[in-house]
Amino acid sequence: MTDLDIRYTNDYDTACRWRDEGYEPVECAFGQHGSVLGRFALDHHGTESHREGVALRACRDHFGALADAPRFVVTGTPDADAVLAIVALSARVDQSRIPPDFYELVDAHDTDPIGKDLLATPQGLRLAWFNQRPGLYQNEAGFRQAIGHMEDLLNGRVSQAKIDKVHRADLARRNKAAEGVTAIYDGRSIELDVPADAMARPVLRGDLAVGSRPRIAVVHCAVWGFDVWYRLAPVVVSYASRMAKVTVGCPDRDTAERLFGPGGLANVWPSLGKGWGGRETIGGSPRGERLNAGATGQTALALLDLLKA
Ligand SMILES: [Mn+2]
Repeated sequence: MTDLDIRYTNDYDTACRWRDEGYEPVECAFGQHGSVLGRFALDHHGTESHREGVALRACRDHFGALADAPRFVVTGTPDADAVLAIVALSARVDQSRIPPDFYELVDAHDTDPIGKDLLATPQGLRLAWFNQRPGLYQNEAGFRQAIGHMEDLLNGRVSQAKIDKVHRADLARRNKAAEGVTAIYDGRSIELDVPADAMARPVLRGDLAVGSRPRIAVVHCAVWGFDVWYRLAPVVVSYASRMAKVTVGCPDRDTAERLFGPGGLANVWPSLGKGWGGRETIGGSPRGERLNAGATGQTALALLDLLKA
């Protein structure tokens, strides 16, 4: 097997230069600069969102295409999508080790991390094992480590006991996330009870979001839990104590636009104050400014006034 040559950068011009030297960029999106694309156009974020996901195309259409010259330029977090794409393009495992139900799940979870319950299927649990690996840092070593984990997983070198442990750990995270919900408001700012069976409920998106009585959930929580919280309300206001920062989110762009008009949450940032900002579906308080936990309640009430549906 030819040695992998991986180069990591956070700089757009550097990524372009390496691309021109023959390194294939994988998910190399650089904010307002856009994406750096190579021979296989391996990005599907931002301006490239019309394209299919990178692991899906790499596994299905281009397996082994770079096996003789596995040279890649990467940036950001070594997530399952990018890492699986690299493993497939360079044929680091036997093709039979990457069945369609696995790469299709990696793809579905990458584009919509809140809609799929990974604990519900065996392939989902395997992906959850990968996602829970520590050390998936934003640098070359992080990518190399992640590629090693992916190879172990695909080659069946991760025991069932370890996968079961992931199951338990994620159930504990979900419980913690549900316990972190401090209030749920309806459209008239009336506080609703927090249901105990969040994960048994559907994600409140699209028609369900517009028709639901719960409008906004406020959470103070140390763990990531949007997959739980969006089942309780279509708008989530969350407080991160460590950063002293407020985050506002909606489950997807369509839902955000139905609730707040074209542009989704982009409509609300100016009303929340100077420095608030983000994307259509997620954003928050000004970078570098520390807020106290009480700011979440005010933010939720301000958002209730801005709801259009
Ligand atoms: Mn991706």
